[in-house]
Amino acid sequence: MDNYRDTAADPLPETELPEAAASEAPGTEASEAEAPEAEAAVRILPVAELHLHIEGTLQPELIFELAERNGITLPYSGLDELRGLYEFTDLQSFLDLYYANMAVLQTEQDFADMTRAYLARAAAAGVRHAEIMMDPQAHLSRGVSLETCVNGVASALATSVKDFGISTMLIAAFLRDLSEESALEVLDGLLAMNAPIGAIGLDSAEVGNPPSKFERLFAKARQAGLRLTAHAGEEGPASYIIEALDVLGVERIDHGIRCMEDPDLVERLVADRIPLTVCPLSNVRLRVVDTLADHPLPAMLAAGLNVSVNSDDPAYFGGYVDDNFAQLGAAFGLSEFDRARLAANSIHSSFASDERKAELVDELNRG
Ligand code: ES4
Ligand code: ZN
Repeated sequence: MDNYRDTAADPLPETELPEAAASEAPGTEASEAEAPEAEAAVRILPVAELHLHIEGTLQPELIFELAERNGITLPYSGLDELRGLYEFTDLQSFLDLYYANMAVLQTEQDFADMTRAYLARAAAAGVRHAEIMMDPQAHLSRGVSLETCVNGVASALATSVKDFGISTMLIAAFLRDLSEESALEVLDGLLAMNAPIGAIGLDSAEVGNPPSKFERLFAKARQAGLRLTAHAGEEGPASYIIEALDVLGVERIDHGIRCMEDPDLVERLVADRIPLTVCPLSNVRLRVVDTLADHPLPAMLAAGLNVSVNSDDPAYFGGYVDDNFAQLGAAFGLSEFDRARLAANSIHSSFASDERKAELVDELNRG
């Protein structure tokens, strides 16, 4: 399980491998994995978070706080009962709770508070650029307007560089278990209000909802100048990854881990440097893999795939980007070289400007 370090195919940008100098960022608790004895201070690397659902950052405490503020009675007696529900058997069992908890998001302020809480925690995790998905249809269906949800999140993002040192892009994600007509209508609404989005994505229940269902949506978004990404190959088969690339023309694949079942596809993804935004703790919690030790990330690195580490829905899956790195380190003993490669991949795979990417690569190399 160790030889993957030697076989990684693509060159790492001249990254000086950092001395483990910096101390743990403030507010970072030790990971839940058993701490290896004599855990040396591991440098928190500057990274881009590319796969993050803002609604999946609602921590249980904030759910209760917003419920109280909005006069909503939650169907849980308290934090312990809610936390007890975070045992998922598959993607759908998670989505059921994720959508239910959104009931507490009612006002622009709610969306802004949730987003600021994420940014503060992400900054401590080393995130310097964040591409943040939101699910407008999950709010519209509850009677919360596009203006409320988009403007609320966007208001927090508008000051994220000044307040948290994090540059951002907002991604409107579409629910693949709803119709393409619904998605097209919402995209029209976003374009009509000149929403500050830079990309679209595709999420929610994957199996039975192949990328090809959204061919017109992605064509329209491309025409509007938006960048394109889609979840594929999380629970769904490798063929969905091929469809997302060939039918939707996406630039990036969210998850994509099931590509490992198709060697020809792996070869293509390596050759074309297609970014895969991998979310290890998510895959464990949603039982896409049995344990972290079974995760294909080391094999993906060994194959030369352009993978990054992301948190997906950190409030539900046991951790933010730093926790994902820490637990990967505990499971696989990630080398400094691997960690720096993953950080560099995240920066290069982002939709940030070339100038911003150069700044972040500099910060990474500075050590
Ligand atoms: C999601 Cl982990 C995951 N997969 C698909 N859709 C999602 N929405 C929020 N988290
Ligand atoms: Zn996701």
